[in-house]
Amino acid sequence: MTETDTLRERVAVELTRARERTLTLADAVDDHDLVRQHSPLMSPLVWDVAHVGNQEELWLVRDVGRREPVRADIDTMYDAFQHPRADRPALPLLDPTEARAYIRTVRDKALDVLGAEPLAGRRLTTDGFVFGLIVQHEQQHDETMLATHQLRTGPAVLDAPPPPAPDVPVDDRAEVVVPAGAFTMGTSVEPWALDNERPGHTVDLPAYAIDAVPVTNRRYAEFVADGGYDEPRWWTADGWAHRREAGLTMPMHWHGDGTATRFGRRTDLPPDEPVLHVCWYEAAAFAAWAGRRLPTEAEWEKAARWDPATGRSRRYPWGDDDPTARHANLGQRHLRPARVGAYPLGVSPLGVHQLVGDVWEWTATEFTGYPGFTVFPYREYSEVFFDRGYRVLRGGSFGTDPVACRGTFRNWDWPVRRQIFAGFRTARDVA
Ligand code: AVJ
Ligand code: FE
Repeated sequence: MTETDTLRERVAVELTRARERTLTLADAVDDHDLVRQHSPLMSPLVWDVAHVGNQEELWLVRDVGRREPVRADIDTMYDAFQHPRADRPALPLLDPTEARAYIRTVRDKALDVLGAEPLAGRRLTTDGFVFGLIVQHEQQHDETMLATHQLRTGPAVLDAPPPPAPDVPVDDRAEVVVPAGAFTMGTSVEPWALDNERPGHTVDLPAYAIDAVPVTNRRYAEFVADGGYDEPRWWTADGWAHRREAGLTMPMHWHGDGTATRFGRRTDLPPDEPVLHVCWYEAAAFAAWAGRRLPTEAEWEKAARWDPATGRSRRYPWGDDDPTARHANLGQRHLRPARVGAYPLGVSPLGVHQLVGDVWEWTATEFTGYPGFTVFPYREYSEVFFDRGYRVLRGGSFGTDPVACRGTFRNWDWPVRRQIFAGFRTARDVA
Protein backbone atom coordinates (compact mmCIF):
# COMPACT_ATOMS: atom_id res chain seq x y z
CA MET A 1 0.00 0.00 0.00
CA THR A 2 1.32 3.48 -0.79
CA GLU A 3 1.57 6.18 1.83
CA THR A 4 -1.35 7.97 0.17
CA ASP A 5 -3.51 4.85 0.40
CA THR A 6 -2.73 4.58 4.12
CA LEU A 7 -3.64 8.23 4.66
CA ARG A 8 -6.84 7.81 2.63
CA GLU A 9 -7.78 4.84 4.74
CA ARG A 10 -7.12 6.74 7.99
CA VAL A 11 -9.24 9.67 6.77
CA ALA A 12 -12.07 7.33 5.79
CA VAL A 13 -11.96 5.63 9.21
CA GLU A 14 -12.03 8.99 11.02
CA LEU A 15 -14.88 10.33 8.87
CA THR A 16 -16.90 7.21 9.62
CA ARG A 17 -16.19 7.33 13.35
CA ALA A 18 -17.29 10.97 13.55
CA ARG A 19 -20.47 10.25 11.60
CA GLU A 20 -21.38 7.26 13.75
CA ARG A 21 -21.05 9.47 16.82
CA THR A 22 -23.21 12.23 15.29
CA LEU A 23 -25.94 9.76 14.39
CA THR A 24 -25.78 8.03 17.78
CA LEU A 25 -26.30 11.38 19.52
CA ALA A 26 -29.12 12.30 17.16
CA ASP A 27 -30.84 8.89 17.12
CA ALA A 28 -30.90 8.78 20.93
CA VAL A 29 -33.89 11.15 20.94
CA ASP A 30 -37.10 11.39 18.92
CA ASP A 31 -37.80 13.95 16.20
CA HIS A 32 -39.57 16.28 18.58
CA ASP A 33 -36.48 16.40 20.81
CA LEU A 34 -34.22 16.90 17.80
CA VAL A 35 -35.96 20.08 16.67
CA ARG A 36 -36.61 21.46 20.11
CA GLN A 37 -34.33 23.95 21.83
CA HIS A 38 -33.20 22.50 25.14
CA SER A 39 -31.51 25.72 26.25
CA PRO A 40 -31.09 29.18 24.71
CA LEU A 41 -27.34 28.44 25.00
CA MET A 42 -27.58 25.65 22.49
CA SER A 43 -28.82 24.95 18.98
CA PRO A 44 -31.53 22.40 18.36
CA LEU A 45 -29.67 19.10 17.80
CA VAL A 46 -30.96 18.97 14.23
CA TRP A 47 -29.13 22.26 13.50
CA ASP A 48 -25.78 20.71 14.50
CA VAL A 49 -26.49 17.68 12.33
CA ALA A 50 -27.12 19.69 9.17
CA HIS A 51 -24.39 22.24 10.03
CA VAL A 52 -21.63 19.60 10.06
CA GLY A 53 -22.86 18.47 6.64
CA ASN A 54 -23.01 22.03 5.35
CA GLN A 55 -19.42 22.79 6.46
CA GLU A 56 -18.30 19.54 4.87
CA GLU A 57 -20.03 20.63 1.68
CA LEU A 58 -18.43 24.09 1.75
CA TRP A 59 -14.90 23.15 2.75
CA LEU A 60 -14.47 19.75 1.13
CA VAL A 61 -16.96 19.22 -1.65
CA ARG A 62 -16.91 22.76 -3.08
CA ASP A 63 -13.52 24.25 -2.02
CA VAL A 64 -11.24 21.23 -2.29
CA GLY A 65 -13.27 19.09 -4.69
CA ARG A 66 -14.57 22.00 -6.81
CA ARG A 67 -17.86 20.10 -7.18
CA GLU A 68 -21.31 21.51 -7.82
CA PRO A 69 -23.19 22.62 -4.69
CA VAL A 70 -25.60 20.13 -3.11
CA ARG A 71 -27.75 22.77 -1.38
CA ALA A 72 -26.30 26.26 -1.88
CA ASP A 73 -29.70 27.61 -0.77
CA ILE A 74 -29.17 26.55 2.86
CA ASP A 75 -25.69 27.99 3.44
CA THR A 76 -26.83 31.06 5.39
CA MET A 77 -29.16 29.04 7.61
CA TYR A 78 -26.25 26.91 8.81
CA ASP A 79 -23.72 29.75 9.02
CA ALA A 80 -22.96 30.07 12.74
CA PHE A 81 -22.06 33.74 12.27
CA GLN A 82 -25.41 34.68 10.70
CA HIS A 83 -27.62 33.23 13.40
CA PRO A 84 -26.88 33.12 17.14
CA ARG A 85 -27.83 29.85 18.80
CA ALA A 86 -30.91 31.33 20.47
CA ASP A 87 -32.37 32.28 17.06
CA ARG A 88 -31.77 28.96 15.32
CA PRO A 89 -35.05 27.21 16.27
CA ALA A 90 -37.01 29.91 14.42
CA LEU A 91 -35.26 29.15 11.11
CA PRO A 92 -36.93 26.95 8.48
CA LEU A 93 -34.39 24.22 9.26
CA LEU A 94 -34.16 20.92 7.40
CA ASP A 95 -36.32 18.47 9.33
CA PRO A 96 -34.64 15.41 10.88
CA THR A 97 -35.28 13.18 7.86
CA GLU A 98 -34.06 15.85 5.42
CA ALA A 99 -31.01 16.60 7.57
CA ARG A 100 -29.98 12.93 7.68
CA ALA A 101 -30.44 12.58 3.92
CA TYR A 102 -28.52 15.79 3.27
CA ILE A 103 -25.45 14.80 5.31
CA ARG A 104 -25.43 11.37 3.65
CA THR A 105 -25.43 12.97 0.16
CA VAL A 106 -22.63 15.34 1.15
CA ARG A 107 -20.63 12.50 2.68
CA ASP A 108 -20.87 10.41 -0.49
CA LYS A 109 -19.44 13.33 -2.44
CA ALA A 110 -16.72 13.94 0.16
CA LEU A 111 -15.64 10.30 -0.12
CA ASP A 112 -15.58 10.72 -3.87
CA VAL A 113 -13.30 13.75 -3.44
CA LEU A 114 -11.11 11.74 -1.06
CA GLY A 115 -10.60 9.09 -3.74
CA ALA A 116 -9.93 11.61 -6.50
CA GLU A 117 -7.81 14.35 -4.89
CA PRO A 118 -4.06 14.09 -4.53
CA LEU A 119 -3.44 14.27 -0.77
CA ALA A 120 -0.11 16.02 -1.20
CA GLY A 121 0.91 18.84 -3.44
CA ARG A 122 -1.99 21.18 -2.85
CA ARG A 123 -1.60 23.03 0.40
CA LEU A 124 -5.15 22.34 1.57
CA THR A 125 -4.82 18.61 1.23
CA THR A 126 -1.22 18.06 2.38
CA ASP A 127 -1.40 15.23 4.92
CA GLY A 128 -5.16 15.25 4.35
CA PHE A 129 -5.42 18.53 6.27
CA VAL A 130 -8.88 19.67 5.22
CA PHE A 131 -10.23 16.18 5.81
CA GLY A 132 -8.68 16.39 9.29
CA LEU A 133 -10.30 19.78 9.77
CA ILE A 134 -13.70 18.36 8.78
CA VAL A 135 -13.32 15.37 11.07
CA GLN A 136 -12.34 17.59 14.01
CA HIS A 137 -15.17 20.01 13.23
CA GLU A 138 -17.74 17.20 13.32
CA GLN A 139 -16.28 15.79 16.56
CA GLN A 140 -16.39 19.26 18.14
CA HIS A 141 -20.04 19.59 17.27
CA ASP A 142 -20.60 16.08 18.65
CA GLU A 143 -19.20 17.31 21.97
CA THR A 144 -21.54 20.29 21.71
CA MET A 145 -24.44 17.90 21.05
CA LEU A 146 -23.37 15.94 24.13
CA ALA A 147 -23.51 19.19 26.13
CA THR A 148 -27.04 19.71 24.76
CA HIS A 149 -27.92 16.21 25.98
CA GLN A 150 -26.64 17.26 29.41
CA LEU A 151 -29.06 20.23 29.40
CA ARG A 152 -31.99 18.20 28.13
CA THR A 153 -34.71 17.36 30.64
CA GLY A 154 -36.68 14.13 30.71
CA PRO A 155 -35.74 10.48 31.05
CA ALA A 156 -32.11 9.48 30.47
CA VAL A 157 -31.29 8.27 26.97
CA LEU A 158 -27.50 7.97 27.06
CA ASP A 159 -25.57 5.39 29.01
CA ALA A 160 -21.94 4.39 29.41
CA PRO A 161 -19.85 2.30 31.80
CA PRO A 162 -18.16 4.17 34.67
CA PRO A 163 -14.56 5.30 34.15
CA PRO A 164 -11.72 3.38 35.80
CA ALA A 165 -11.13 4.00 39.52
CA PRO A 166 -7.68 4.88 40.87
CA ASP A 167 -5.63 1.96 42.27
CA VAL A 168 -3.68 4.36 44.43
CA PRO A 169 -5.39 7.50 45.74
CA VAL A 170 -3.70 10.78 44.82
CA ASP A 171 -3.66 13.71 47.24
CA ASP A 172 -5.87 16.37 45.68
CA ARG A 173 -3.75 19.13 47.24
CA ALA A 174 -0.46 17.91 45.81
CA GLU A 175 1.41 20.24 43.49
CA VAL A 176 4.31 19.86 41.11
CA VAL A 177 7.06 22.44 40.67
CA VAL A 178 8.03 23.13 37.09
CA PRO A 179 11.53 24.59 36.90
CA ALA A 180 12.21 27.90 35.15
CA GLY A 181 13.27 27.79 31.52
CA ALA A 182 12.28 27.85 27.90
CA PHE A 183 10.11 25.30 26.09
CA THR A 184 8.49 24.98 22.69
CA MET A 185 4.81 25.97 22.74
CA GLY A 186 2.52 25.14 19.83
CA THR A 187 3.58 23.16 16.78
CA SER A 188 4.76 23.54 13.21
CA VAL A 189 4.86 19.81 12.52
CA GLU A 190 1.66 18.17 13.80
CA PRO A 191 -0.18 17.42 10.52
CA TRP A 192 -3.76 18.04 11.68
CA ALA A 193 -2.99 20.87 14.13
CA LEU A 194 -5.26 23.83 13.43
CA ASP A 195 -4.01 27.30 12.53
CA ASN A 196 -4.33 28.62 16.12
CA GLU A 197 -1.90 25.94 17.41
CA ARG A 198 0.81 27.17 15.01
CA PRO A 199 3.63 27.98 14.71
CA GLY A 200 5.83 26.27 17.28
CA HIS A 201 7.64 29.03 19.20
CA THR A 202 9.86 29.37 22.24
CA VAL A 203 8.38 30.58 25.50
CA ASP A 204 10.54 31.21 28.56
CA LEU A 205 8.76 30.81 31.90
CA PRO A 206 9.83 31.48 35.47
CA ALA A 207 9.43 28.56 37.88
CA TYR A 208 5.85 27.84 38.96
CA ALA A 209 3.89 25.23 40.83
CA ILE A 210 0.78 23.59 39.35
CA ASP A 211 -1.77 21.24 40.90
CA ALA A 212 -0.91 17.59 40.34
CA VAL A 213 -4.61 16.90 39.68
CA PRO A 214 -7.64 18.93 38.62
CA VAL A 215 -9.56 20.62 41.45
CA THR A 216 -11.90 18.01 42.92
CA ASN A 217 -15.52 18.16 44.07
CA ARG A 218 -14.20 17.87 47.65
CA ARG A 219 -12.04 20.99 47.36
CA TYR A 220 -14.68 22.92 45.47
CA ALA A 221 -17.35 22.03 48.05
CA GLU A 222 -15.05 23.49 50.74
CA PHE A 223 -15.05 26.77 48.84
CA VAL A 224 -18.85 26.69 48.60
CA ALA A 225 -19.23 25.78 52.31
CA ASP A 226 -16.83 28.56 53.29
CA GLY A 227 -19.18 31.10 51.71
CA GLY A 228 -17.01 31.60 48.64
CA TYR A 229 -20.04 32.64 46.59
CA ASP A 230 -20.87 35.42 49.08
CA GLU A 231 -17.42 36.98 49.26
CA PRO A 232 -16.80 39.59 46.56
CA ARG A 233 -13.12 39.69 47.44
CA TRP A 234 -12.50 36.30 45.76
CA TRP A 235 -14.15 37.37 42.53
CA THR A 236 -13.04 39.66 39.74
CA ALA A 237 -15.30 42.72 39.31
CA ASP A 238 -16.92 41.20 36.20
CA GLY A 239 -17.10 37.84 37.90
CA TRP A 240 -18.90 39.25 40.94
CA ALA A 241 -21.38 41.14 38.75
CA HIS A 242 -22.07 37.94 36.85
CA ARG A 243 -22.29 35.77 39.96
CA ARG A 244 -25.00 38.15 41.31
CA GLU A 245 -26.89 38.63 38.09
CA ALA A 246 -26.95 34.92 37.27
CA GLY A 247 -27.55 33.94 40.89
CA LEU A 248 -24.69 31.46 40.94
CA THR A 249 -24.37 29.49 44.19
CA MET A 250 -22.67 26.24 43.11
CA PRO A 251 -21.60 24.47 39.91
CA MET A 252 -24.23 23.88 37.26
CA HIS A 253 -26.24 20.67 37.77
CA TRP A 254 -25.29 20.38 41.48
CA HIS A 255 -28.14 20.02 43.96
CA GLY A 256 -26.14 21.14 47.00
CA ASP A 257 -26.39 17.81 48.81
CA GLY A 258 -23.45 16.00 47.23
CA THR A 259 -25.46 14.93 44.18
CA ALA A 260 -25.75 16.25 40.66
CA THR A 261 -27.94 15.46 37.67
CA ARG A 262 -26.01 14.05 34.76
CA PHE A 263 -27.58 13.12 31.46
CA GLY A 264 -30.95 12.74 33.13
CA ARG A 265 -29.84 10.78 36.22
CA ARG A 266 -29.29 12.06 39.72
CA THR A 267 -25.96 10.69 40.94
CA ASP A 268 -23.64 11.03 43.91
CA LEU A 269 -20.65 13.25 43.30
CA PRO A 270 -17.48 11.39 44.22
CA PRO A 271 -15.40 13.78 46.35
CA ASP A 272 -12.22 12.90 44.49
CA GLU A 273 -13.65 13.49 41.00
CA PRO A 274 -12.70 16.68 39.12
CA VAL A 275 -15.29 19.44 39.54
CA LEU A 276 -17.31 19.94 36.36
CA HIS A 277 -19.54 22.66 34.90
CA VAL A 278 -17.96 25.74 36.40
CA CYS A 279 -17.40 28.96 34.48
CA TRP A 280 -14.12 30.85 34.28
CA TYR A 281 -15.29 33.32 36.92
CA GLU A 282 -16.00 30.51 39.39
CA ALA A 283 -12.64 28.87 38.65
CA ALA A 284 -10.79 32.15 39.17
CA ALA A 285 -12.70 32.85 42.41
CA PHE A 286 -11.88 29.40 43.79
CA ALA A 287 -8.20 29.93 42.94
CA ALA A 288 -8.15 33.30 44.73
CA TRP A 289 -9.85 31.75 47.79
CA ALA A 290 -7.22 28.99 47.80
CA GLY A 291 -4.47 31.64 47.72
CA ARG A 292 -3.54 30.64 44.21
CA ARG A 293 -4.37 31.56 40.60
CA LEU A 294 -5.32 29.87 37.34
CA PRO A 295 -2.32 28.68 35.30
CA THR A 296 -1.56 30.60 32.16
CA GLU A 297 -2.01 28.72 28.93
CA ALA A 298 1.79 28.48 28.54
CA GLU A 299 2.11 27.04 32.04
CA TRP A 300 -0.53 24.43 31.25
CA GLU A 301 1.23 23.45 28.04
CA LYS A 302 4.70 23.28 29.56
CA ALA A 303 3.36 21.01 32.32
CA ALA A 304 1.72 18.83 29.67
CA ARG A 305 4.44 18.62 27.01
CA TRP A 306 7.87 19.55 28.30
CA ASP A 307 10.14 16.57 28.87
CA PRO A 308 12.87 17.44 31.40
CA ALA A 309 15.04 14.53 30.19
CA THR A 310 15.37 15.86 26.64
CA GLY A 311 14.10 19.44 26.82
CA ARG A 312 11.74 18.57 23.98
CA SER A 313 8.00 19.24 23.83
CA ARG A 314 6.10 16.02 23.25
CA ARG A 315 2.65 15.50 21.72
CA TYR A 316 0.98 14.40 24.97
CA PRO A 317 1.86 14.24 28.69
CA TRP A 318 2.80 10.55 28.34
CA GLY A 319 4.87 10.94 25.18
CA ASP A 320 4.30 10.97 21.44
CA ASP A 321 1.88 8.04 21.12
CA ASP A 322 -1.76 8.66 20.28
CA PRO A 323 -4.11 8.39 23.28
CA THR A 324 -5.54 5.00 24.20
CA ALA A 325 -8.21 4.09 26.75
CA ARG A 326 -5.38 3.49 29.25
CA HIS A 327 -3.93 7.01 28.87
CA ALA A 328 -6.88 9.32 29.23
CA ASN A 329 -10.64 9.65 29.61
CA LEU A 330 -11.52 10.88 26.13
CA GLY A 331 -13.97 9.95 23.40
CA GLN A 332 -17.28 9.70 25.28
CA ARG A 333 -16.41 6.18 26.43
CA HIS A 334 -17.66 7.37 29.81
CA LEU A 335 -20.18 10.05 30.65
CA ARG A 336 -18.26 11.57 33.53
CA PRO A 337 -14.74 12.52 34.57
CA ALA A 338 -12.65 9.84 36.29
CA ARG A 339 -11.56 10.22 39.90
CA VAL A 340 -8.10 11.70 40.32
CA GLY A 341 -5.29 9.17 39.99
CA ALA A 342 -7.29 6.93 37.64
CA TYR A 343 -4.82 7.28 34.75
CA PRO A 344 -1.30 6.54 36.06
CA LEU A 345 -0.16 5.82 32.48
CA GLY A 346 -1.19 9.31 31.41
CA VAL A 347 0.97 11.16 33.95
CA SER A 348 3.53 13.71 32.69
CA PRO A 349 7.25 13.18 33.42
CA LEU A 350 7.05 15.70 36.29
CA GLY A 351 4.06 13.88 37.79
CA VAL A 352 1.04 15.93 36.69
CA HIS A 353 -2.10 13.80 36.30
CA GLN A 354 -5.04 13.95 33.90
CA LEU A 355 -3.98 17.01 31.92
CA VAL A 356 -5.61 15.39 28.90
CA GLY A 357 -9.17 14.09 29.18
CA ASP A 358 -11.76 14.18 32.00
CA VAL A 359 -12.47 17.94 32.06
CA TRP A 360 -11.47 20.90 29.90
CA GLU A 361 -9.27 23.13 32.05
CA TRP A 362 -9.79 26.87 32.17
CA THR A 363 -6.60 28.90 31.90
CA ALA A 364 -5.93 32.53 32.83
CA THR A 365 -5.14 33.38 29.21
CA GLU A 366 -7.28 35.26 26.71
CA PHE A 367 -7.53 33.61 23.30
CA THR A 368 -5.20 35.25 20.79
CA GLY A 369 -2.86 34.23 17.95
CA TYR A 370 0.67 33.00 18.59
CA PRO A 371 3.58 35.09 17.29
CA GLY A 372 3.77 34.36 13.56
CA PHE A 373 0.12 33.22 13.33
CA THR A 374 -1.23 32.88 9.81
CA VAL A 375 -4.85 32.20 8.94
CA PHE A 376 -5.33 28.72 7.49
CA PRO A 377 -7.53 28.11 5.71
CA TYR A 378 -10.41 30.36 6.89
CA ARG A 379 -10.45 33.46 9.11
CA GLU A 380 -13.68 32.17 10.58
CA TYR A 381 -12.09 29.14 12.24
CA SER A 382 -9.94 31.06 14.76
CA GLU A 383 -8.88 34.55 13.90
CA VAL A 384 -12.26 36.19 14.27
CA PHE A 385 -12.29 34.99 17.90
CA PHE A 386 -8.92 36.48 18.87
CA ASP A 387 -8.74 39.30 21.45
CA ARG A 388 -12.48 39.41 22.18
CA GLY A 389 -12.45 38.24 25.77
CA TYR A 390 -12.64 34.49 25.20
CA ARG A 391 -10.60 32.42 27.68
CA VAL A 392 -8.54 29.44 26.62
CA LEU A 393 -9.39 25.94 27.82
CA ARG A 394 -6.96 23.05 27.46
CA GLY A 395 -6.74 19.30 27.59
CA GLY A 396 -10.13 18.00 26.43
CA SER A 397 -12.90 16.31 28.41
CA PHE A 398 -14.50 12.86 28.58
CA GLY A 399 -16.65 14.13 25.71
CA THR A 400 -13.74 15.15 23.46
CA ASP A 401 -12.67 12.76 20.75
CA PRO A 402 -8.92 11.98 20.65
CA VAL A 403 -8.75 13.27 17.07
CA ALA A 404 -9.77 16.73 18.36
CA CYS A 405 -7.37 16.80 21.30
CA ARG A 406 -3.59 17.19 21.49
CA GLY A 407 -1.05 18.71 23.84
CA THR A 408 -1.22 21.76 21.60
CA PHE A 409 -5.00 21.86 21.08
CA ARG A 410 -6.68 25.13 22.08
CA ASN A 411 -10.34 25.53 22.95
CA TRP A 412 -11.95 28.83 23.94
CA ASP A 413 -15.17 30.12 25.39
CA TRP A 414 -16.71 33.11 27.16
CA PRO A 415 -15.88 33.39 30.88
CA VAL A 416 -19.59 32.94 31.79
CA ARG A 417 -20.00 29.59 30.04
CA ARG A 418 -20.52 26.50 32.15
CA GLN A 419 -22.61 24.12 30.10
CA ILE A 420 -19.34 22.91 28.54
CA PHE A 421 -17.45 20.06 30.23
CA ALA A 422 -15.07 22.40 32.03
CA GLY A 423 -13.16 22.24 35.29
CA PHE A 424 -9.72 23.59 36.14
CA ARG A 425 -6.57 23.28 38.21
CA THR A 426 -4.66 26.04 40.00
CA ALA A 427 -1.08 27.29 40.05
CA ARG A 428 1.18 29.69 41.94
CA ASP A 429 4.47 31.52 41.45
CA VAL A 430 7.56 29.96 42.97
CA ALA A 431 10.15 32.35 44.29
C1 AVJ B 1 -13.33 25.55 19.29
C2 AVJ B 1 -15.19 24.58 20.41
C3 AVJ B 1 -14.86 26.96 20.45
O1 AVJ B 1 -17.69 24.95 18.94
O2 AVJ B 1 -17.56 27.10 18.86
C4 AVJ B 1 -17.26 24.60 15.69
C5 AVJ B 1 -15.35 24.88 17.35
N1 AVJ B 1 -15.80 26.10 15.18
N2 AVJ B 1 -17.61 25.17 14.53
C6 AVJ B 1 -17.06 25.98 18.75
C7 AVJ B 1 -16.13 25.18 16.10
C8 AVJ B 1 -16.73 26.09 14.23
C9 AVJ B 1 -15.58 25.93 18.39
N3 AVJ B 1 -14.75 25.75 19.62
FE1 FE C 1 -19.23 24.65 13.35
